[in-house]
Amino acid sequence: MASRMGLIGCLVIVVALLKCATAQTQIASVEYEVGDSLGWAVPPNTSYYSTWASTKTFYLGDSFYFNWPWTGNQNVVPVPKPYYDNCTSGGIIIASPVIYTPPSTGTYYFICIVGDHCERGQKVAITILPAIGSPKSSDSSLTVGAFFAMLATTAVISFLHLV
Ligand SMILES: [Cu+2]
Repeated sequence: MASRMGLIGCLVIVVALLKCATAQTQIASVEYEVGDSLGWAVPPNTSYYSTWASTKTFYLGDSFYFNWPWTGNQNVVPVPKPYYDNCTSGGIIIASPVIYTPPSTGTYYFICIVGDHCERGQKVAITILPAIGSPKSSDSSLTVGAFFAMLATTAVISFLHLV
C-alpha cells in the first residue's frame, strides 16, 4: 500500500513537471490600455501617445484597449502611415471602445478623426515585435523541463525496481 502511494506520488511529480515545461513555451500576452489613465482622448500635449508607446515594448499577442467611457466623442481609425503623419481622415471607423490585437509584427497606426483631435495629438503608432518565447528561448526552457521530467521518470523506474 505504501509503495503504491509512493508510485502515485512520483507520477504526480512527472505530470506536474511536464505541465510546467509546456507552460513555459506559452506566450505571456499583455493587454495595454492605450494612454494609461488618460485613456483614448485629446491628450495634454501632441507627443503624449508617442511618449506612452516609447516607454513600452510590445510583442505579438499583446492587445490594446482604446478606452473612453467618460466622453463619447472619440473614435479609432486604423490608418496607413501617411494618414497618421498628416491626420488624413479615411479608413474604417471603430466607433466604440475597442480591444485590438495586431495579427502580425510591424507598426500599426491609429488616429481619432473627430474634429481636430488627431492634429492635437490623439494618434498612436504601435510597433509589434516577434513574440517572447520565439523558437530559441522556448526550446531551451522545454529542454530544461523535459530534463527534469526525465529525471523524475528515472526516479519512478528506480522505485519500481526497488519494490
Ligand atoms: Cu478624439
